[in-house]
Amino acid sequence: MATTCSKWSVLFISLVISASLSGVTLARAGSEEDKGVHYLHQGWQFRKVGEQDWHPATVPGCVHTDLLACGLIGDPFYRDKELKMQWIGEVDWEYACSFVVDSALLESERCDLVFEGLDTYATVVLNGTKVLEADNMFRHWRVPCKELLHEGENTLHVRFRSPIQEVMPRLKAAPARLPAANDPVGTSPYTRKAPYHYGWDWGPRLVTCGIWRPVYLEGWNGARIASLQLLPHKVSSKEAALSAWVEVESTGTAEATLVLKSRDGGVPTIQKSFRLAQGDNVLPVEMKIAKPRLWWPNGLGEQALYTIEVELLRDARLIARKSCTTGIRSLELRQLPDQWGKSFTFVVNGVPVFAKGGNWIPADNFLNRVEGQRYRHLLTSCRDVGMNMLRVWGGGVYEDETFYRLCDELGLMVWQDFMFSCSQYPGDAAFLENVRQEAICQVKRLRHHPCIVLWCGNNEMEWGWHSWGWREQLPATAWADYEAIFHKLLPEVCQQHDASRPYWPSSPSSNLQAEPNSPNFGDMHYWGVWHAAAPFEEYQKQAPRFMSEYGFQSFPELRTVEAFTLPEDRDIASPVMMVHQKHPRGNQLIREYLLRDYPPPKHFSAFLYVSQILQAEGIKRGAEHLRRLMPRCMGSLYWQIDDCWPVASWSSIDYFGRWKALHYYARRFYAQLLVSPSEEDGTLKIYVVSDKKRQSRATLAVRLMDVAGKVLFSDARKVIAQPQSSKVVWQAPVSELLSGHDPKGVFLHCALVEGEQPVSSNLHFFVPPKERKLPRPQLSLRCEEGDQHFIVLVGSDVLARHVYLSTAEADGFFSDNFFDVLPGETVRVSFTPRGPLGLEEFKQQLRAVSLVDAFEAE
Ligand code: BMA
Repeated sequence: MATTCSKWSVLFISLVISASLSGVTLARAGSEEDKGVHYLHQGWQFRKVGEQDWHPATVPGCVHTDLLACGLIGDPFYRDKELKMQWIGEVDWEYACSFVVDSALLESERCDLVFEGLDTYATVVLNGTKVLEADNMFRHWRVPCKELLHEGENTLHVRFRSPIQEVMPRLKAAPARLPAANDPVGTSPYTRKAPYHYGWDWGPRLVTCGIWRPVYLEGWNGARIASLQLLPHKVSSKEAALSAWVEVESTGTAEATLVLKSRDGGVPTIQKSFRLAQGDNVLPVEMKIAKPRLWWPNGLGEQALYTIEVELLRDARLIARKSCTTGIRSLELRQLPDQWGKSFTFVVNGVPVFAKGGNWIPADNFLNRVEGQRYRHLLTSCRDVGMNMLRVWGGGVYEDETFYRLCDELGLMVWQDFMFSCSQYPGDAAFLENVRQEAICQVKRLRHHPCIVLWCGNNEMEWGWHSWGWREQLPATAWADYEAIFHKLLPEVCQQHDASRPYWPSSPSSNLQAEPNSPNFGDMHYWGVWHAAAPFEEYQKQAPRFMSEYGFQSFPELRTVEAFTLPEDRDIASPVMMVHQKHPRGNQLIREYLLRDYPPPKHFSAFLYVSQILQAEGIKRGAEHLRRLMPRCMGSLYWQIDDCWPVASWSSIDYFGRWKALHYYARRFYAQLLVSPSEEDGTLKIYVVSDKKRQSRATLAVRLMDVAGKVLFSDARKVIAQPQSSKVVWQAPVSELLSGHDPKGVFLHCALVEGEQPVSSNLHFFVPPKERKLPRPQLSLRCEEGDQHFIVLVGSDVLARHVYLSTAEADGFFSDNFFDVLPGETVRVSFTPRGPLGLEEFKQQLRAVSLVDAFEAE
């Protein structure tokens, strides 16, 4: 630092030192477990390499958010600012801090400098000595550094080289360009950094750098517990056997005792002695838990968690402690030959589970902004609509610990990709070794989470090899490079460090038993709808074993668009809106599909609203079909849950956490007990799909109505839904049902009631949306005050479709939205405001529109 800092930073250092004299020194970790840990999160500054002035920086963080916080750039998400900020990723940046080390830390036998995440090409200098060259955003770095530290002021300097410039010479010298579908420059495959930072068809190109995860000094004596692995096996309701492996780094040979205990019931304390060798030791301990409480996916039971504590004693003295929260469940990815090919079914605690959910992308382009509350809101939103699985997609990052902890708590199974997506990667020894270390680091970090049910090699690379011309484009050796990572290295790492979980080479994949997107083997991505402009009806022609991606774009709501636009930008085709539409044919496709089903929306905000209806109705069609196909198909993960900035995209929740129509729809189409009508070869069939573990008894009510509310036909019957089943419970020829009625003016309503509880209802129309005769409804709204929320009772004289409630100013959450109101019936919705709001004010602000309001009156 001394050689690089300006006058400003000298002043800064002395301020830090004087502050430290008055008590501000290294922040120690709070818990007993981490007592040797001293975070280095204070006093950082940064600057562009070659510039004079230093600026205050936030660690963990990234250069874009630091520039923004210092007022040196505007908001990169605002209007078309992204385009003007490309230079940030093309230059080098340096970060520096000084910190005070006290004698206690120096008395430790060992002291390590630990970075849990450096993004990406970083040279680390401690007190003038280079201690680390980092080249992988996904690895942890631990450097023994005691000899370099001294009492009093120390300095740490990290220089980040532009990840784009770093690779340029290699890119220029390469005989063939590695395909990188979403990176216009093409450097990304060479760099172990979040692929989406380079741009994606829903994300900006903002190539970050920085100290993006915690950094600390860790002092320790004798030995430290490096990691703890817990593998539940032989799980039953009577007993669970757990194998624990405790990794211990020791400074020398010594006798040691491990004590494993838990405050949770049924877990006896275990004590075992070992002889430690110098260096790394792996110590096995067997545990048995009587009558374990099992961990279940959402909807199937509780999410019981156990916290296991490990203590390491030397000469009867406690020298290290670590704890680990885990869940007890058995897991199998069942792939058995059957009449359709081979099953692809996740089986948890012996129960086959239909996976319902979506694909997860990082919730921000700047990862340091995604904190506890945002994770909690997004993941709770997934749990609340009945999801039980998310796929952490391979173009993002291995998520933060908070993400997986919440998934454990909420019963969201995680399909975890390794971070490789839509590109071919190099195959040289150095690259492979870097990937190996990354995989070991991440598998060890995450393996105790019961939520994770699969390690998957990559996103869409097997497909790239099969269908995107890679074979013709790439040298003959490239397939061997592919196999080396995805059929050798990664399965080896998984087998060695986490044999409890299945490994799957790619998504989609047939594990090379057939073409990657085969409906008979493995998982499928179906993109005929959207990318190939196929009509939504095509969803019903797909019969995959597990659908891991399918999707359709929509625009976020007006309030979200307002956050990044000026009034003059609010046109779908404006230059600013186009910067926030990353798919090259996105608007064209939305418009094309929209005009197939509806007249042109009458203005901008109506277009936004109808785009959401279009998306929700389309995905509903796909999701219900996949569920009706059970057990042939055992999974529906739509593309995509969330956004990393405000944008037109496939998401069901926008960047600000606002639910789109699709997310409200998901609660209906992912209901545990679903009633789903389907017209098949002239017959209207009503299916009941059950994801429950036990049999359910319910009553099905079927009504044919006209749009004015007249009941033309009705029927009711008792139905028994077997556990995990899909069955037709009612059917009638369409011609008989409709005889004498105008198909354009009638619809079928079916509702399922379990006990007294309405559990699922659905509408079926007999003609496409454009041909339906929908009169203009008179909506009535009644508001009441609840506890910290308002109740809205919505009624209508005639059928009102996709009723959309909003408030003029106040932000908040409607419990339901984009719902249908049957003539003469009332829908009850609650609104929870984000800030103080009185009932009268709420009434004044409340707006309700339905589908017909989106179009000019005829
Ligand atoms: C999928 C994903 C992403 C992409 C999406 C929409 O196949 O894996 O690569 O964003 O399609 O095009």
